[in-house]
Parts: sequence; C-alpha cells; structure tokens
Amino acid sequence: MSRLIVVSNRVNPPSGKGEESVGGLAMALAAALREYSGIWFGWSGKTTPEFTGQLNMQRVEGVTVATVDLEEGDYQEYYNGYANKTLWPLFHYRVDLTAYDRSFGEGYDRVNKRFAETLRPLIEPDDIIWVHDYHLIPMARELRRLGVTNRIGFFLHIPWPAHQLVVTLPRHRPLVEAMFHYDVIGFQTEENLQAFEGYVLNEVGGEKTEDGRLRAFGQITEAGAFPIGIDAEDFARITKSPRAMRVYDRMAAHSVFRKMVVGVDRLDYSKGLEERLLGFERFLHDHEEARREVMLLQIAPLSRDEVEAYQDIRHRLDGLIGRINGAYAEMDFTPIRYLNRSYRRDELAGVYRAAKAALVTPLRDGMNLVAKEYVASQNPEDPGVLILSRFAGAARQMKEALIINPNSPEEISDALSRALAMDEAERKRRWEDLMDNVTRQDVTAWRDDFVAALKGDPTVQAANTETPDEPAVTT
Ligand code: ADQ
Repeated sequence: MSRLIVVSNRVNPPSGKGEESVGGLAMALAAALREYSGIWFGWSGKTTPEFTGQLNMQRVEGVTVATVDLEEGDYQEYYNGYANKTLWPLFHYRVDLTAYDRSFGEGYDRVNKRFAETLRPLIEPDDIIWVHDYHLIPMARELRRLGVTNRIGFFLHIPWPAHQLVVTLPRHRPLVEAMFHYDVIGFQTEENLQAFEGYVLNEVGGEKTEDGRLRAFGQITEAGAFPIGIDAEDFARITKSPRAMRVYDRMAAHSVFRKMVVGVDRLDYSKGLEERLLGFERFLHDHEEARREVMLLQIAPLSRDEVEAYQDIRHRLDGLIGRINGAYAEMDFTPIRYLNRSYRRDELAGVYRAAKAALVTPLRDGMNLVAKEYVASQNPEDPGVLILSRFAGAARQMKEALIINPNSPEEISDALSRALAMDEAERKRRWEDLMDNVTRQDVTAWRDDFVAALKGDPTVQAANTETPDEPAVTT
C-alpha cells in the first residue's frame, strides 16, 4: 500500500495526552497517516538566524512527524508576509488590507523551494502527497522541479475568490500555473471551484477536457469541491465527558445561560466580529425586555498578532465591547463577556451546549467548523439555534440554520430574536437536519474522498450534497 505524506505549514499531531485540545482536522489527518504509515511534514514553528534544512524527525502516536525550522527573514516574508498579509486578506475579499510587496512573493517562493528540497529525500516512488492550504501553493511545482513524479494533491482551506480579485495580485498567473502541477485540487465549495474555473477559462485561455478536468499551461489537473467536516461522533462524545459537563453545570449554577448566545472564533477580521457586535447592540437597542436576559459570550483567542491588521481589529473590538457594555450593563449584569483565550475542545463543547443560540457571522470563510461543532454539541431534546452567515462555506450545506447577511445589524438582531423565541418543535426539526449533514459529511468522509481522488480511484467523485441554489435569507 502506498504511504501518505501530508504537508502543511504547521504540524500538530495529537500527542496522546491532551487530545481534547487538538482540533478535529489534526485528529483526522493523524488517523489517515497512521493507516497509511505516513509522514506529516511542515514548519516546526521555530526560527533560526539562517536556514539549515535540518530535518527533525519524531514518532508521535504512530505518526512520523518531520519538521524544519525557518529562517527569521523567511518567516517574516513568507508567513507574516505573503501568506498572512497578501493571500489571506485577498482571498477573504479584503483588497484594502492586501499588501503587494514583491519581497513577500520572493520569500514565499523561497520557502516553498526550501520545504520541497527538505522533503525530497523522504519521498519514495509509491507515496502519495497531500499539500494543505494557501501557504504552500507552489509546493508541487518545486517538487516536480526536483524530479518528483508521484501523485500530489492540494486542498485550499480558505475561499478561492472571484476572478476580479485574483487579478489584483501582481503575480497571479504564476500562482495559478503552480496549481497545475497538482494532480488534484480541492476547494471547500462549488462556488469556490467555479470561481477557480472561471479564472482558468477566462484569464489564461484554459479549457475543460471531456472528462471534466481542467487544461491550462500545457498541463491537466482535476479540480473538485470537497467540503470539510468535523469529527461529529467524537464531538458528541466529548460533549458528555466529565469536563464538558462541569463547564455546562457551572454555567447552569449561575443561571447565566438562561439565554446565553455564544460566539467562538480566532480573532480575525474575516470572522465578522465587529458586525456581530453591532448586530447584538442593535438587538439590545430594539428589545428592551431582553436586556437583562440575554448575554453574549464571545470567545476569541488572539491570532497572528504580529500583523498590524490584527492589532487594529483587536483594538476596535476592545472599544466596541466597552461601549456596548457601558451603555447596556446593569450593576449586576454585563451583556457581553469577552475572552481572548483558547479552551480545550471538551470545554468548548460544554459552552456550546449551554448556549441557546450561536452567532457564526464571518464576512468570508472557507467553511467554518465552529458552526458544525455547535450543532454536534447540542442536546437533541432541547437544541439551540445556529445563526449563520451566508458567506461561510458552511451555509452551502447547513440550510436549516438561520442564514443571515452579517453586514446587516438588523438581520442579526432579527435572527437573534427569532432564535430565542423559537419553539421546541422547530428547533428540533432544524437541528435534526443540520446534524444529519454534520454527521454524513464529517472529517473522515472529507479525507477519504480526497485521498481516493488523489489515488485516482475512478469510482469516487468529490462528495457534495450542496444544492446549487443560493442560500435563502430566512430572517
Ligand atoms: P479557521 O479560520 O481557523 O480555519 P474554523 O473553521 O472556524 O476557522 O476553525 C477554527 C477551529 O478553532 C475550530 O475547531 C474551533 O473550535 C477552534 N477554536 C476557535 N476558538 C477557539 C478557542 N478559544 N479555544 C479553542 N479552540 C478554538 C480555516 C478556514 C475555515 C475552515 C478551516 C478548516 O478559515 O474556513 O473551516 O480552516 O478547513
């Protein structure tokens, strides 16, 4: 059987000790790697004054982990630079925040080349290679230059934006050309896939082959939609764990969650946190009767805080939360509780279960796993209501959520009011449908479908139960 090599910017396999704090994605990839006696390769998270290419190899819970340190300058240009100041904002439709420095692009290419050179000696002829996310788009090109002919696949976790946005990148063409060195390219949604195809067909004169693949730059690749999921079964299990129950009970004891609404996001400008708070403020303004009843618990651990745009959004949120609490708090009641820290998955599960509604309001999001985790944590007898942005990839599958436009404080306010008043029968009906989707399209299905496509298994097509119509605005 061929081995699987997973390549991602950061490598975080479960240690076996604190498994409850590792994300479902890491667990699923680690499980696949164990099954295929594979290797997980990427950046160690450390920097050195000069790049040495020294591989650190470890065995972690049955998975071979291979990491390499980055040079400080590479870290600035590749990670803080091209990945997080160029591709991330642009692919989330924030042209205003996108930096187009040439040095960032050079650092990005250099690191991809260095990663490929470091990985090269580990690759055996039958291995299949699966590269993850926007940090590593040119990996296959660099590996091919080194003579690697193995099957190589790529999965983009973030959106692929509209054609007009892609072309604002000074070097958009070589970036897309690099993608044609992959055998399979996976996107989160049909919409992203279509945007990619649109670029290829209209910008660089590419075409579709008879069997539905894409031909451009003298190469052929297979592009598909592979919506990612969570480990729903495991999430439902940890929801009943002692630690999750303790968190749930603690909130129950304080009665703070009689009408608790929850938000859980990395502190990122793409997540629509300001818009969510403005929506909540509107709700408090319009619903005097709810003012002492409804509380928003917003958990937002700091992320990429060396990047200025992240410091800016953090300051704006601090100010906004201060203003709303200042206006609407009582001596014994604070409407917004705001926490900039991480929690274990089992603790999050307890919080999700205690919340009557979740606000998941990104302005753009590849998928959004929090929406799925919230659903998987609910009590089937008394489930809460998911309020979900139409701009999250998850909205394409989770149509029984209350779908909103996060740019409208009124829509957020109306959806909150509707969610908190929703009768049990409707909540159950909606939840059952959502849970069915979360369970069927889980992380294992995602992984297996992608790996099957990468292995060239003709019987398996990209899994996609998404229906082509636009998500309805239900509030
Ligand atoms: P992210 O942008 O990180 O992922 P998301 O899909 O919501 O967004 O995943 C966040 C994960 O972090 C969730 O599993 C959540 O539980 C966890 N998390 C958030 N806050 C936390 C906290 N305070 N403590 C502990 N854990 C916390 C990118 C893309 C998404 C895509 C995923 C997977 O941007 O669109 O869904 O990859 O492909």
